[in-house]
Amino acid sequence: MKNFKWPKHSVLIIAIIATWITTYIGYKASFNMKIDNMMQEFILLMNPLSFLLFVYGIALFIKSTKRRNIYIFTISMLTSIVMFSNAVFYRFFNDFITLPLLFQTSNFNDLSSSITANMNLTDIFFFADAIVVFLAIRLLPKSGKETAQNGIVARKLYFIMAATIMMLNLGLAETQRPQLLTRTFDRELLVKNIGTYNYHIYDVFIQSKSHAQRALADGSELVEVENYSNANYAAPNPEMFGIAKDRNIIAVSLESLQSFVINEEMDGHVITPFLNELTKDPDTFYFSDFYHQTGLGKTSDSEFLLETSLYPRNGSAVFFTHSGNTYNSLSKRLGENGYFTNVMHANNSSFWNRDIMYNALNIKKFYDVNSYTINEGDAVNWGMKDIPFVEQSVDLMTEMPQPFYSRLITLTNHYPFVLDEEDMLIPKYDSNSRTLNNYFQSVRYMDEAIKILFDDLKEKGLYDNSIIVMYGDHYGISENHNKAMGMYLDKEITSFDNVKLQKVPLFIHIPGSEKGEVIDDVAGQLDLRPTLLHLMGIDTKGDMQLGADMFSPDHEEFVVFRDGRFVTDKYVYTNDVCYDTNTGEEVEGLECEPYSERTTTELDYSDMIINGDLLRFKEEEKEKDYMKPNENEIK
Ligand code: GP9
Ligand code: MN
Repeated sequence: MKNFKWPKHSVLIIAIIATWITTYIGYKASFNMKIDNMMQEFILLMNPLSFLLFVYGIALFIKSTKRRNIYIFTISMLTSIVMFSNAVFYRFFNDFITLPLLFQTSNFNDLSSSITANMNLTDIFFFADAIVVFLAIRLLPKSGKETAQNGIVARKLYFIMAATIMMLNLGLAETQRPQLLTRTFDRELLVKNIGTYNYHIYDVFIQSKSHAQRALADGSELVEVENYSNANYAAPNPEMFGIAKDRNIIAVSLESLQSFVINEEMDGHVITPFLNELTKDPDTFYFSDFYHQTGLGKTSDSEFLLETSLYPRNGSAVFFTHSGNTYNSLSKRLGENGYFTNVMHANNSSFWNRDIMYNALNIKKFYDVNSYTINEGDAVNWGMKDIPFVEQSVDLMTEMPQPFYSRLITLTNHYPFVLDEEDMLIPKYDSNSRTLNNYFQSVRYMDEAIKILFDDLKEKGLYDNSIIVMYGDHYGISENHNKAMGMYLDKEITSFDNVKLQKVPLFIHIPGSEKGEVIDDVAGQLDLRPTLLHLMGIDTKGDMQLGADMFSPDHEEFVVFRDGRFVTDKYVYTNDVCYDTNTGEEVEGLECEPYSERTTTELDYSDMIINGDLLRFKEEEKEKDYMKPNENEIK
């Protein structure tokens, strides 16, 4: 054993083991991954190893000990940084980092407060492996030389072992989750099965693929997608078509508002008194089974859904990755019909790349932070408070040419839901989740802001000639707070409940219409574009869109989430299980199967349109046809 070659590579071995252990403990401590059985636990345990063996193994090709050690130390630092960043990101987004978001540095300034709020002192642990490696390099005795022949044999064996572990990992993952790499919409599954490091490599691969897709697309893909979209078209309900023709449209994005607070109380306190009244108002259509369909891009994704009736992208914010595309947006159609289209949001225009994306969406004007006066006490949390924001927005509306389409993006009810003392209209909730405790109070504040919005619109004479559309942009309380949510709802939260908790409120308020009602059809944000255009008397037949008019008798009750879960009027599908939507019981048969297939098709088609920038070809066609009368316009 005297001249055994281990000592020569003891730094390498220590590094592999240290990073392996740190990664695994990091997984367990930082990510809330659902492990169903021992095999999944085993896969989780082994998945960092194959990557680490390969990447650290490169050290075996480096002759100089000093350089080799530097290389090993660098890798241990890089893996630590990857894990650390993912952990911090996860606390905020409840998701893993994906490449495009990492390069979106323009976001970092604004995100930094949330990011720093999400760092813990214990995060130093992620660097434990680097510290161990550093100490090993410093303290271990320098080793002797080995023969070249031995080195080559050892290297071969080493890489055969690494490859075997990799194959074993992928094989086991395939048994747990068939088609993992070809069909997945869920980063958690990927990380769980192939590990964070391999996931990032996969992510790079996927992102470059979508870049290549645009270059390769030639428009021939259009026919298939168009056929699908046309088959989905739901002809307008004659009673509703044009009911709000030529009125102003005031759309309000209700930050992080979920439906579970509507018409409910928290410890005897009404949470949304104004919105509750509105659900009963004769001029309001309140959609009680309406779902958000956003992904990582959250608010920006909800904007995208509303404007384009396409799904946002998986694993990245489409506002960043495809802001150069051609879109046939809601704003574009309204603009063509004489509307002054604008967005009002008291934030930097570059945040979420809005300034660029709004051009692509044909939004004429962005009233950003520079359009508002933010006095002392007017800002909290992420920026301007909702009450002064809506007040000043209505003032700005009085100056606009009519009809206008203004989309207001509220902000106060944003994680971590902090308020100034004077804006706390109800007490905090009392649970183990500070987030949920604050949430009710901050929702209550938003409700007040909406009441003021309505009052001001009336006062400024804008109310009667407008319609007001308000929707929750995405969830506010992530699954990380299931325990506290369970306490509030007085039940244990299951994956089935998690789907139902993705409901967000939708109000379509048409002053003077007196047709209002509570509509409990299953619908989603994808349906907003055709619904609104039809209310304005603008038909959407022939538009490439994946949603359908919610007032149409042909509207199908089928909502697909960006991560592949779906809801119909009968079923809920999540985690590969089909549930009865009313009872929450598992459905034994294959009832969900056809919807499952359509889910994949629909998400794929949407990705095809976006990745291939296919709408540019439709525009070209239109230009060629410009002499012919346009059938899509209102007669
Ligand atoms: C900020 C607002 C919030 O401008 O869009 O974004 P979110 O974090 O909810 O996606
Ligand atoms: Mn939001």
